[in-house]
Amino acid sequence: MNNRKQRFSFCIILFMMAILGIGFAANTARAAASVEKWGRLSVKGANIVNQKGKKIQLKGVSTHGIAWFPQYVNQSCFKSFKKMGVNTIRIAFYSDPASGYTTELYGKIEEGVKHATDLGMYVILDWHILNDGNPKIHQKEALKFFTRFAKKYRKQKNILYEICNEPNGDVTWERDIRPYANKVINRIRKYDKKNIIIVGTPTWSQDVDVVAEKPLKQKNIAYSLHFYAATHQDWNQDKFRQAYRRGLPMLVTEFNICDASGNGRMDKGSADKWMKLLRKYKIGHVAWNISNKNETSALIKPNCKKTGGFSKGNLSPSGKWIAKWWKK
Ligand code: IDC
Repeated sequence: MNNRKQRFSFCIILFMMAILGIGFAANTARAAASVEKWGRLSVKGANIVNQKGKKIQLKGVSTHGIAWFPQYVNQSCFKSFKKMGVNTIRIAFYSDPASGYTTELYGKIEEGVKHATDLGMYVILDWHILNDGNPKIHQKEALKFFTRFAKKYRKQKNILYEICNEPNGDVTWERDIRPYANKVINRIRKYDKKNIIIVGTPTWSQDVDVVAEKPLKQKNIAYSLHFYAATHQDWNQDKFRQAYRRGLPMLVTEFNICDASGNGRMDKGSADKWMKLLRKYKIGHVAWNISNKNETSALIKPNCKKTGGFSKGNLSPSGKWIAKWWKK
């Protein structure tokens, strides 16, 4: 009798351990879902595809400038976005010293890549030109930056390099961006032969139609298209359609539903059109920005002081609106 009881308890314990084990395995599998499932991405025609050649749609969030908001570069923060359906983290590293550029932040970038990698997420390393509108201004620093990180991450499947956020001002594709891109791409390819490289387009990454007339020759290159829905409307969507028709691979590495200042009113009507268009063509999108700054484009509410473990309730109105699209 006693023996029977003991055997029974032993079975119960085994059963509980099995349940725990399955739960744990499921959890870790879920935690690594996107990179594990899709593998290394590449460009095919006008789309980004997974390791099996199937079109996929990246859904991402971008940090704010990491010099200003380094506190959000942590695993708990990235994990909470992952739980909401995000599979990509963009790390925005401003290239202009007035916006915080310093090589001392390399460690922070590496930290961010590690957290995203541990979570099975893709990471975009963003060389964030903005006030320095011509990428040639800091070309030397860009070459150093991409040499370092292409050497370091060449074997990782989850890396994308974005080599010039938003060219603007007196800058043209032919004279400035194209020669810069050729130099930086050749440098990255010395080390990393495969991961996707994203190239910024003229006029704050809007003129994809111009680039589509004479794209670069290298493989696995995509081009950025940015939109802030209250400013960039139908005319910008026409540029997208024209470029897509010509076969230009694009990724929306930055967008929000407010105006181009990153603040101001939300235009949900325009944003809805954009999101439907991107879904239709399977074009990935990355929302600007992970911070609680008092501006419309900040995804976290200004009064939320946490730096991780976010739930939907911690999101700002723009964040909440965008989060619906991470689940679709
Ligand atoms: C904005 C930030 C804002 C910051 C400003 C200057 O939201 O807090 O003060 O940059 O650095 C972009 C840029 C991106 C901008 C964003 C909103 O890539 O850096 O961030 N935006 O203006 N292009 C279009 C809009």
